[in-house]
Amino acid sequence: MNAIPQADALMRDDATPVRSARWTVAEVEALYQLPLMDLIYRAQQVHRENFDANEIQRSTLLSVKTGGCSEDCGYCSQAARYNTETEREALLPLDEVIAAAQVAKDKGASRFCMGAAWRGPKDKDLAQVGAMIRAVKGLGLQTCVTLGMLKDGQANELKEAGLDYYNHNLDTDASFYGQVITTHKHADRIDTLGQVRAAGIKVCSGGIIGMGESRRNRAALIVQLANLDPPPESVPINNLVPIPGTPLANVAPIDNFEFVRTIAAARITMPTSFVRLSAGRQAMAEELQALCFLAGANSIFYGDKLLTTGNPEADRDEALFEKLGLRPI
Ligand code: SAM
Ligand code: DTB
Ligand code: SF4
Repeated sequence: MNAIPQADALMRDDATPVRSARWTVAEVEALYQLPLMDLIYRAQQVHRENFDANEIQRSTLLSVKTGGCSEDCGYCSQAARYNTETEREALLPLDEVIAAAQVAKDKGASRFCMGAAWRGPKDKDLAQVGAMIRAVKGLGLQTCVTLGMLKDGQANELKEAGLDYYNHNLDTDASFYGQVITTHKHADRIDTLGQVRAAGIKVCSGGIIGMGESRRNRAALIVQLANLDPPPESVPINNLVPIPGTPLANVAPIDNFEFVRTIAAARITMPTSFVRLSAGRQAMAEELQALCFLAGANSIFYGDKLLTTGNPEADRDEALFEKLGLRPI
């Protein structure tokens, strides 16, 4: 088998590791270049050293505020400036959020993630989202929100409401970011992640694959995520869902094996993180999803809708888990 790139562990004087790894783009590109069987084997080894390889975590999404967003993210159905089929909706009332969270819990989700199409929340929005977090947590679910960029003090307010995770994706390599989004910067995303960490909230951050980026861009995204200190606890890897009316509507889909390689690279570089096989599952054959689990994905979005687009029905996922002998956690 080929030599496997391995970032060096940094050691303190007393020989305890400071952190497990600092990856370079060249090292992650070298992972991508391994024969697929070797790459998957390595990813499985890392996976099994850190997790039960037959267990999968499930998060359910709800869009609590849909459409009309000021930003120009080239993939997004919710950007006001693109002519998409997504209809604007105001912030959902609390009782509708609680009802959806209860359904998610009854179907077996362990985490409920509420998304809002904002550049960032206004202080009055945050008070209402805080009430949603308190109520969902009260049902016994882990809570996650994705609200865009945070200003000083907002992460602390979310923490006080009992928030477990904040989702904020780096989305793509810093050097490719400006080709997809111009209304905010990659550095702004890093800044928000810092505020989330400083408030003691767990980080969920990943990206989108298949936006016309190069393999080097994909490797660089993985490096930017893996070298966060500490790396995100949850790493959603989304396959672009092409949205008619957006600038990325007609990008050529990524090769399936390249997507699997990206999952494996995430697993190897972020050994203790949950790697989530995220958007794009509806268009994936069961065999491709199984290959993603073999490459180290151990989490999915669960429920028939993501934010504005479809996701496999919960019953279909249950049947797939049954066939693969996967146990939900
Ligand atoms: N407005 C907030 C933000 O941008 O962080 C939260 C909502 S935004 C829709 C959350 C994430 O959904 C994005 O960062 C992106 O990774 C993902 N996403 C949005 N549209 C997508 C698409 N068409 N295909 C795949 N992932 C998508
Ligand atoms: C993430 O990484 N993917 C989710 C969640 N975090 C917020 C969103 C996927 C959105 C897919 C397109 C849509 O449904 O609008
Ligand atoms: Fe707005 Fe988020 Fe969509 Fe960008 S990804 S347009 S910030 S909702």
